[in-house]
Order: sequence, then structure tokens, then C-alpha cells
Amino acid sequence: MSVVGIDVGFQNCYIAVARSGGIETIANEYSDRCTPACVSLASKNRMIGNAAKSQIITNFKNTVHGFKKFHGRAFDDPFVQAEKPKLPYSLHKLANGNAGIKVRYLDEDKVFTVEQITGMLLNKLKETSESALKKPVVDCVISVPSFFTDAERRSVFDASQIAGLNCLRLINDTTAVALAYGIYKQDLPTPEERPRNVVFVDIGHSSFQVSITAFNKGKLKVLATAFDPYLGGRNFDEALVDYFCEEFKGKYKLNVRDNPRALLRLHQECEKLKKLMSANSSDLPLNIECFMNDIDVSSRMNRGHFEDMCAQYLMRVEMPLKAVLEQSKLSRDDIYAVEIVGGATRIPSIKERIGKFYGKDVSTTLNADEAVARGCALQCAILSPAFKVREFSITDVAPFPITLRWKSPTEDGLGECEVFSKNHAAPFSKVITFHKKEPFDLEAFYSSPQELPYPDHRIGCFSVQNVVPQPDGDSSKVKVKVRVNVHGIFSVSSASLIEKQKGEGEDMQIDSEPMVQNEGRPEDQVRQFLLQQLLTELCFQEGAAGEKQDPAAGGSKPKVKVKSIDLPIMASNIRQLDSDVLNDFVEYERQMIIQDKLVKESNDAKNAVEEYVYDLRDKLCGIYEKYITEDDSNRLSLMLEDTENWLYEDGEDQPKQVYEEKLDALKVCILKHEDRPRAFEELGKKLQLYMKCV
Ligand code: ATP
Ligand code: K
Ligand code: MG
Repeated sequence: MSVVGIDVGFQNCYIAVARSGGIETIANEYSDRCTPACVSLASKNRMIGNAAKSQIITNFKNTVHGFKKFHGRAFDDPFVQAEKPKLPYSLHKLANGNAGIKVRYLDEDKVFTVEQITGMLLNKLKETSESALKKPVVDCVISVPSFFTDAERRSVFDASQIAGLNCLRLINDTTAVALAYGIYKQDLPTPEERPRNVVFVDIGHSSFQVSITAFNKGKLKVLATAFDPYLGGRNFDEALVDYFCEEFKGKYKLNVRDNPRALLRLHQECEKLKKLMSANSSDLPLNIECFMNDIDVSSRMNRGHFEDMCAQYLMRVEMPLKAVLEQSKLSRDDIYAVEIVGGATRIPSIKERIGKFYGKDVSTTLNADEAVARGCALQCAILSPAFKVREFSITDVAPFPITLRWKSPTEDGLGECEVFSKNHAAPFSKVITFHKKEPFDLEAFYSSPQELPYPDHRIGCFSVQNVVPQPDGDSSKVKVKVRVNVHGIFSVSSASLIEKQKGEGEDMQIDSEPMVQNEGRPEDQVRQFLLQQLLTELCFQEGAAGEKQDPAAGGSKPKVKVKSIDLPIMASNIRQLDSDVLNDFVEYERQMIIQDKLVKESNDAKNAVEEYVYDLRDKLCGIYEKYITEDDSNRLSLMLEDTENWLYEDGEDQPKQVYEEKLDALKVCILKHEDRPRAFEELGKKLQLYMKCV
């Protein structure tokens, strides 16, 4: 079993794997450890990652990037609507109201869901890790922003299933970084000592996240998280783009915004310029040849001017830093270190502001690009029974408070209870006791919509079924388990009806008690994790009724034998793909993989013919020259020319087999000439010599 961690960024993806030697970030077929979050659809196949990035300008309508924030979002979502005019590709409203992505693929108009697009990207990353590890990859841990809500997390999880991955955990970016920081530290305080508090800041292309995490030997506990979900490197690129668009309008009379290709090129050049300015405070040139209407454009920019232009963004850096400190109830003196990761923390004035706010120099000991992926791989290693790794317990937080509201069809009145407070430890389960005579609905939602970076605060509705009164007509005691699972996803995971025992009180209040917490040895975590998985599945699908010993009722109370009956739970309005839709997507992804493979094989076979032609032509006027009559040489040359013409005409687009046959035919032709033994014997010797030299 392989152990893989995947950082799916808005712009850049990284993969880390656990090997016996430790955690390693791996490179793709371009020897690049960064794979662009980019998918390009074409008339015969798809290109994903680096190959897709090179299509951004040439095939802009069908090259999809910047889609991470569309997860779980409706087409009418204000964020989606604001992005729409800036995108080179089209969005489309899906039947369920979600934002779909419209492209030309296989010469047809197609609309893909964001789960499918991310699924394609994840599949590419899966293949990359498989070729590095030389074995199949299924289990993995994937990072998500800490502010992702239920709908967004479920959507990413669906994408992982489309890619055929078994995601053991969706881990928050900053928590993955914390794990990468802490697991190898030898000098952490013992569990009895005061913990070491570290601030982790991750500013990527699209967003800004910060957490404060307390470390003791063998464990980390996230104390608080804060974010600016809409502040990242891309805001700084856009500021430059806006500036130059304006300038070129006056200077060259160019309407850059009307020309998607020019606009995309300007974007790329501005990003490069932004990076250069991080290392260089002097005046820097911006030159783009043949930019638009055959005009070359040029301009200049320097860091000071850039910072003035971006003042509105730089101002926003402080807010999350302050919010997280307040929530953690720590003072600046309690902070041991401030670790920064993510590409945009390389902008000098951002780095400076972070350091200034906490009153200490920021540390850059972690790899700014790879720390998230490394943390994911470490978490995967901890969760995987196949891998031995240092014991380390991780307690994260639920960043948004969650409330349950309940009503019965006939009973009057609503009940409400905040089941998870802000920054409540997660994963975490609780049991809530109700007294009911009939089935009832539990509606879950995020309680403070104003702090939610997502337009819909509803999580879903969970109907507790098969509730009946006691034989004497009294209400039944119904124990309902609610949880935020390892992925940070909320659910009402199980319910059971407790049969009344003699002498039991008839209290009507709702009591809640903590259940399992993600603590203890890794094996326990795995077991607990598997159990949780199992519970979710059972409850969402069938919730098989049966009798069992209620573990919650056992506990510390005197040994009364309590009978409990499992109740089925029907979940509705949960924002995840229906299982038949998901299955269709899984199947479609498989077909697309086969199609891509066919195209690749045919391209490879075609290249082989082409190479053979060039190679032989070189040899005919090179090392073969002496051994071949002019006649034969001419005949062969002619044949090569024919083949070459064929490759550009009828042979342009053929199945693999046709090219293989062509290559074989060529080889046979050459062999005929080998009938002249002496000449070719010498040639053979020469060739051997030649081979030794190269
Ligand atoms: P997100 O975390 O928002 O999903 P991501 O993980 O893809 O996005 P990163 O790879 O962490 O983002 O960072 C990419 C951003 O960092 C880009 O905006 C890039 O231009 C910026 N960046 C990278 N290097 C530098 C640099 N030297 N100076 C300034 N910005 C940089
Ligand atoms: K990244
Ligand atoms: Mg990132």
C-alpha cells in the first residue's frame, strides 16, 4: 500500500510520498515538482498539468484553471458571478443550480462539473505518484483550505472518488503544515509542560490562512484558525494587469480587455514581474513582443510603486493575524515562532507585515511550496496501517459554529441547540438525547452566517425515523450522535431508541456528552477512523435496525442492562453528488483515461516512425554512405520522403497499429539490403564502434 499526500492548490499542486527513508516530494514527467492546477480539453484528448498550462493561451476557451473555489458553489453564487467575466472559459448553470464548466471536448460541447475537473487533476496526480512509486496508488490525504464549508469539502471528496482515490482525510492546509513542522521536532515540551505555540501562515494564489497550534511531545492541537478567503497572490497580479491595461490604452490605444489572448499573456508577464520584484527593488522592465495588433509593448515597474498600487490588499494582511491571536486568547509573548508558507508570503511587504504584527522575525524553515503536501503525506502515513511512523496525535478545530434545529410533524414549537461552538475540537462526536414519540427532523446549519465565506449557511436535514412511543404511551429516549468527522464534514451519524428501564427518571432536557476524540495511538486512530467511516455509511444508506448494547449508555453509570434499537437516518439537502451520478462520473473518467491513453500511444507510435525516418536519412548520408550503392541510396531516400509525406497527409492521425505497421515495413526494406553480407559485416563493426562512442 502506498502512502501519498496531495496539496491541491488554486494554482499549484504538489505530491509527497512516504518511503522508508522518509517523506519525499516527487516530480512529474517534466521533472517538475509543481503540477499546475490546469486541465485542457481538446478534440482528441485531454491535457492535464504542465501540458495543459502550455495550452492556456492557444486553446484558452477550453483550458480550465482557477476552478478550486467553484467547489460546492451555485452558478448564481456572488463569487462565481464575479469571477465569470474574468474567465477565458465559459461557466454554465447545471440542472441542480451548481456552476458547471462548458468546453469543447472531442468536437462536442460538453459541460463538466467542478468535481469532474478536479477529478481529472487528481487522476493526473495519482498517475504521477504511481509512476514514481511504481505501484498503484489509492489511499491518500488531500489538503483543503481550513475555511472550506461542508458543501465544499463534500465536493472535493466526490472529486477524489471520481479519480479512484480513497481519501483517508481531507486535512486543513495549515494543519498539514503544522504536522510537517512538529512531527520531527525532538525538543517539544512534555505533555505536562506548557505547550509550544506556533503561528502558521499560508498565503497562496487565492487565499490567506493562519492558525495557532500548540505542540507537546507527540501531539499537536490547533487552538484557532482565521482567514481571508479572497486574498492571495492573484490579487497582486490583477493589480498589475489593471495598471498596464490602463497604461496601454493611453500609450498604444489598445483595448487589452477585449482580447482574451493578450489579456492572458499580460497576466503571465505580470506574475513574472511580481516575482522579480520580490527579489529586486529597482526599476524593472515589462516587454511583450507582438502583444496585440502586431504591436510590441513595454513599460516599467518597481517595488515601491507596486506596493502603493496594492495598498488595499496589504492592509488586509493584518486582520486574520489579529483574529487568530484573539481567538486563541494568547498574547504575543506566548508565541514561540511564526512559520510562513505559500508562494505569496515571498512578497517582501507581506512578510514584513506578518513579522511586525507578532513582533518577531518570521521563520522560513519549512519549504514554502511543499510543506502542505509533506504534511498530507505524514498524515497519510499515520492513518495507514501499512506504514510505521512516529506516534503523533492531531486535534484540529471546526472553524464555524454548527447548530441543530428540530421539529416534529405534529408537536408544536422548535428546539435549537448549538452542537459545535467556534473552534471546537475536531474530529469530534457528541450524543444528544431527545424524548420523542414520533420521527423527527434535525436541520443542521452554520450558526453565524456573517462570518461564513460561503453564501449558504445550511448544511442539511437529517430525519430520525422509526421513533415510536414506549408501550405505556410515554416518550422514548432517543440518543442521536452528531459529529464533525476527520474530513471536517458534519453529520448526524447515528440514532438509537433506548428502551425504558424500570425506575428511570423522566427528564426532558437535552444532554450532550463528548464521545470519541481523535487521540491515542495511531492504530487507535485508524480503528476509530474505520469505525467512523463504517458508521457514516450504515447510517446514510440503510441504518439497519437491530438490537445492540449502547456504548454511550454503558459508560460510568451503574450496570443496568439497557436495550437500544438502531434507528435509520435519512439525510436530505446534503450537498454531495447522488451515488448514481457519482458512478456515472467514475465511469466517464475511466473512458476518458482510455481515450487519452489511445491518443498517447498513437502519438508515440507516430513519433517512432518520424524518428526512424530522420535517423535513417542521417545515416544514409553519413555512416551508411560508403556501404551502399548510389542506386540503393536513392531508392531508400525516396522511400523516406514518401513516408514523411504520408505522415503529414493520410498518416497524420491514425491508430497506433497503422504506425507500427509502417515502421515494420520500413525496417523490412532496410533488412533486404543486408543481403550483401560483406559490406554489412563491416558496417556492423563500425556501428558497434559507433554505439560504444555515444
Ligand atoms: P491556494 O493556496 O490559494 O489554493 P496555491 O497553493 O496554488 O493557492 P501557492 O503555490 O502557495 O498557491 O502560491 C502561488 C502564489 O505565490 C502565486 O500567486 C505566485 O505568483 C506567488 N509567488 C510565488 N513565488 C513568488 C515570489 N517569489 N514573489 C511573489 N509571489 C510569488
Ligand atoms: K500549493
Ligand atoms: Mg496552497
